[in-house]
Amino acid sequence: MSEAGGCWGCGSPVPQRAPWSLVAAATALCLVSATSVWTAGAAPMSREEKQKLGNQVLEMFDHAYGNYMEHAYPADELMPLTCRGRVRGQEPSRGDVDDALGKFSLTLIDSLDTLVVLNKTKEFEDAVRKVLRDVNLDNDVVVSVFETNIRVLGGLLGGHSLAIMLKEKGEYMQWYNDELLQMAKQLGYKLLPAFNTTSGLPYPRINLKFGIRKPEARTGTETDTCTACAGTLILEFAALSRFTGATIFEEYARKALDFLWEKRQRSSNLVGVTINIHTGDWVRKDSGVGAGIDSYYEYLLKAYVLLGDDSFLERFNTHYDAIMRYISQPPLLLDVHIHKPMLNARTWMDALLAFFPGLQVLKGDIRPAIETHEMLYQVIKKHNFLPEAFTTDFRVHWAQHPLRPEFAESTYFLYKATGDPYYLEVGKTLIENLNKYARVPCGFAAMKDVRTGSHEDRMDSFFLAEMFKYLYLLFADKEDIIFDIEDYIFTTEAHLLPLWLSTTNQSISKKNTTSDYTELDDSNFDWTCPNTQILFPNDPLYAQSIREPLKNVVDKSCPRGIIRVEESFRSGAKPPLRARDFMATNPEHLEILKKMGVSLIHLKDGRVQLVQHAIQAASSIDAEDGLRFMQEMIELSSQQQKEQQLPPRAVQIVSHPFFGRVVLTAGPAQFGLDLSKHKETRGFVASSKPYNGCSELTNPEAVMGKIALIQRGQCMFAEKARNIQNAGAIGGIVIDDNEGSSSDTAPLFQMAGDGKDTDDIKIPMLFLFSKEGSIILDAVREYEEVEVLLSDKAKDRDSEMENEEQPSSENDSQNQSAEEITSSSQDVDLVDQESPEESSLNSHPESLSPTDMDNAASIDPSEQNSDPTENHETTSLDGECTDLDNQLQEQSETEEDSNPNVSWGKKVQPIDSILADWNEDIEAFEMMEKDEL
Ligand code: DMJ
Repeated sequence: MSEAGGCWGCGSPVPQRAPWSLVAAATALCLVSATSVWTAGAAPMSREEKQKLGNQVLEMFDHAYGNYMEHAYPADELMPLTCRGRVRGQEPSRGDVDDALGKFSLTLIDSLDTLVVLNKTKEFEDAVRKVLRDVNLDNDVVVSVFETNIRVLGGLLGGHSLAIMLKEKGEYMQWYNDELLQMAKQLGYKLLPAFNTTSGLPYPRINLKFGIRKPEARTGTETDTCTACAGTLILEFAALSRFTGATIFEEYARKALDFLWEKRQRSSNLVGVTINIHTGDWVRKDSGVGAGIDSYYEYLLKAYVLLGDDSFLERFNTHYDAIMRYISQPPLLLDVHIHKPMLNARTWMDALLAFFPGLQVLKGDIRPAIETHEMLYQVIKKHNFLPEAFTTDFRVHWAQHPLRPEFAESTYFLYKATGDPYYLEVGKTLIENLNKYARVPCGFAAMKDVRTGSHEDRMDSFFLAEMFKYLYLLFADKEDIIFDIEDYIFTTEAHLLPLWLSTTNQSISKKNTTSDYTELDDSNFDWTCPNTQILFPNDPLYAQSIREPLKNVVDKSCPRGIIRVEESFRSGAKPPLRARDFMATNPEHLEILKKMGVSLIHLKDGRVQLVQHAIQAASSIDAEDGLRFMQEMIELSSQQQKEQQLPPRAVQIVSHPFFGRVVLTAGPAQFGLDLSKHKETRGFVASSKPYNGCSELTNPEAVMGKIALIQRGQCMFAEKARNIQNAGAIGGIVIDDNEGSSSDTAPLFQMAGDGKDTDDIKIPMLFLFSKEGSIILDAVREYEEVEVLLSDKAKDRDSEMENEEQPSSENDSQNQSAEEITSSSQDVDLVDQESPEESSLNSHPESLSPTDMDNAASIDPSEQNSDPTENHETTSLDGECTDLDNQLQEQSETEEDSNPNVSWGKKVQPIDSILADWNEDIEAFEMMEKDEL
């Protein structure tokens, strides 16, 4: 491809060895800012507004970093709700997530180069001194090799890169003598024993002090690792080698990459999510661009940019071709099976894939980047943050959000590539949402549940390493940054490595690379690295024109249509029958079922069983529709089961100085006022006496008109509720007596009744684990008057709340309570006769009543023996939803009403919508937690 075609550098088959200037130029070419060529579309943002937003980012960073330094340092992370440091071993284990914590002041190291990007040079100098003085890399602690590499090794190298840049400028860091690099080298040697496998793939964990082998190491028995875990080392390891001249690091990282390349599934050119580090067998054969694989692809392309080695580009392009062929269904990116890449492996996407549009910009494939980014943005607008996982029809699949930076990263790169001010507005929304929903008095707290707005006592180090960097750079002009950012490449943790490394100590490159690369035909480079300088002057509305057809893709989601049904729409045929629309009494539906090879069996117990025989279908397309219908029916049926469970509730502290900013996840009760159906309950808290609430209260005057705090244990939940209600309480919060328990580590449950009629209990009751409960108890100790809001979803913490008159009169509260009591009703069909306080949301499936909806079916998936989905079509999203449209429109309007951006106190989300969203998939949760943070 010729230069005139706008495609040279990072995509075209470049000369054998690209000199660094060419590599840098190529990178710059892909990312060239097109601001100057913008002429229409989203309104341009003034320099003043950009500066204002940049300053806001600086203030937010100060709030996060300042609180970490003040309340957590030298601990690895800040716990922003309890305002203290997270020290491994001192907090209940959160499983694999804790493997990032090595007692090495993780957040400080991860923040080093952010300080320089944000022009906080003085603070950087101080931070480096602290790292050199305080950080110990020799702790007896087992850490993740992947996380330690990207966050700590990357953090030290990023810090070193900018330290030497500053030193050369002559003002700051004049005393610096490569000390960070020496630490990085020490850490590099500590990680090397992990590579002691026959495959060369690293063990997933290592003991910083004892390595792998020694018995004291307590690790080294693992057999599997994730692809990203083994394939995300080359940038840091090669930089370490090139900075120090010690070639071994780059060699090891290359060897691991070579092995993964060898093991790619040869016909699809895809890789699985997890691999056996000894045999090289794929353990999980599903493949996507999110959790478990993401940064493997990222590092292939960036290794080419940083190291100028063509083999990495060839590998990347081969994988990219496969990704675009099988996984990309614009705007979706859906996992498939590596051996059967036409078969989707999931019906949901994870939040980590939000980095992919950014990588596509670096690759130069702008169109799908714009499409996927737009889809993600709409999901964010719906839920304020990107949930950890969401379904193909954009409902929450896993509701957590640990303040991940990937979407901000892609927004930044898309702005650089298009110059479209739309992306500045996107960034502004991200800033607003962070301040509105995640900011707490002591930092920023991860979202435990984007639906309720509740928090988790967690602020991951990547929030400082990445989020603030990308947001600041988005609004910064060249002169706002004290060095040229385009001389550097971002690692996956957004650490900066200088591009000049490509020409330093390069003798080691390619020593271990295999020569077995497939000949690639030119089509592989068709959409490579378009020169934005040529592209955008011709069509300044390019990005907008791509977004336009997608503008309602989430709200008007036509779920089945998204994936591959538009062909039948286009040909004028009716859209296929969807499981949720199916009615066993509708003769037209029965006819469609027959055509799809699906037969209906009426079971003796009144249920209906559906069985599909593809061979009996009228055509292969009908068979395919039938299979999809069955899959939908299985999902629908399991979702209906889950929907009968009660979703979590929120306890929001609304009084000074919290002003609604701290939101605690609470378990509901199977009795009392149902907060999802009624107005929230607001009131000051008071501890009951006796604290366990198991007998008549001796302090009714203290709890009258208030929300009573009661300790769990010694009697039934319902008994406690009756006792506080009799004393005049307007609500109750039961706090777990099991010290240290937390919703971070224990599954939330609903409080069961006592097996008797509980209709007499009219007040709302919520349950808090001990850690969340102690946040309220601590607040009471410190501020005495603590007011909380019990609801199904946190309400806006906007100025309205801060300015709101504190309703201190007990009468007000009582009036509110009276209003609620009159409208209270019981609507819980999960009453359970079990022993007191043992009911678990997940452990009593037997208490679910059999589904009796008109479209419910008992399905035998084992009968699904056909595989007609091989004809995989991709989407064009301008297809209409036809008769579904109105219905979905209605639904989206209802959901709009439920947007928490509506004003304080308004009913925020209908129960149906919450129930539909309450689809947390524990298995997926565990799988993803395991794969990657
Ligand atoms: C970061 O640590 C890195 O970006 C990593 O590659 C993926 N996950 C987190 C942030 O979400």
